[in-house]
Amino acid sequence: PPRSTLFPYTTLFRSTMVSAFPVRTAEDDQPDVPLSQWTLRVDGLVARPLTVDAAAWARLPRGAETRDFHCVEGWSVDKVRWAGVRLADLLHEAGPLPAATFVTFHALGGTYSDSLTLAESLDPEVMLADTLDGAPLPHEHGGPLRLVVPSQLGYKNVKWVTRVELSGAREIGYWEHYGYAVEAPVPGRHVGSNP
Ligand SMILES: Nc1nc2c(c(=O)[nH]1)N[C@H]1C(S)=C(S)[C@@H](COP(=O)(O)O)O[C@H]1N2
Ligand SMILES: [Mo]
Repeated sequence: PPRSTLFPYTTLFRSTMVSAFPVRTAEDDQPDVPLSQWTLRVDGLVARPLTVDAAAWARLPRGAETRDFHCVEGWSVDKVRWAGVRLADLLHEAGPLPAATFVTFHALGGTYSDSLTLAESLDPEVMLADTLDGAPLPHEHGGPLRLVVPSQLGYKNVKWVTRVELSGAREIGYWEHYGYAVEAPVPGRHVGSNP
């Protein structure tokens, strides 16, 4: 857990660029399941709940984003190349019901989750990534599937996403139970801006 309950966001302005991508994992048992055996559920307040297996995943339209990645601890990775499926495409297929206002991303194993507003989730830069810098996403970085939210700090970028749940209320995420903010914008950025 963090030492303080309120993170001083100002330290991010002194964030250090690191060349190797660090790994931050709260789970005791890091999931190690290949994409071929992965299942992604999209459910909750949707018209058409989806169960996306590897074959269905491969049929989805693909997208890519190159973005800096910022952890609240004060390190950043320059120009990370992600590719995968834009979350908005999946959400449109599921059909959010009018009462849906939040989206919770559940990691395999049930330990880690975090949430976005539905509006944030529909931003085209938000992706479920399955590659990192042109290679299959390594499992320590959340492979086979992780959330990528470039406008928000690292802890919003849930690794090993296996369930996307639409709801009418905010679910408090793993680090947010320890005091991290439920909105974690990267200082100096706004949704849709480039690094
Ligand atoms: N499932 C899961 N997702 C997670 C975490 C985690 O512990 N478990 N850590 C978060 C934090 S705090 C950060 S900074 C990034 C780190 O991603 P990386 O391990 O690929 O660097 O993942 C986020 N997503
Ligand atoms: Mo982090």
